[in-house]
Amino acid sequence: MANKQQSSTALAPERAKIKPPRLYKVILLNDDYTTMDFVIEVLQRFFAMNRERAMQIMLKVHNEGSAVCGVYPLDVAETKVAQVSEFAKQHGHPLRCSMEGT
Ligand code: TYC
Repeated sequence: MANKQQSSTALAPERAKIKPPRLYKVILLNDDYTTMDFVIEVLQRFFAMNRERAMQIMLKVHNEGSAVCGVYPLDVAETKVAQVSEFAKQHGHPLRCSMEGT
């Protein structure tokens, strides 16, 4: 005969509760002072883009005012925003990076 633990259904409802994490868009904003080369460097360094993709996204920000650089769970998105903002500040650029829910 099965013991109490084996015959328990306690694990089933726990499994059903698991939901995928909420995702957040990390967004780069245009300005008139940050150099195009610096933005390309940021996109390659923090968003793992190759040079060609980084150029495309940089030009999208430049022409349209903003663009999504990536979509991540909350903690990762917050870290990206903090890293980009700190890196830009260290290099004397006013580049702004923000996030919003998907
Ligand atoms: N508009 C900037 C320039 O003409 C380039 C730029 C692109 C700045 C993207 C910020 O997120 C940005 N030098």
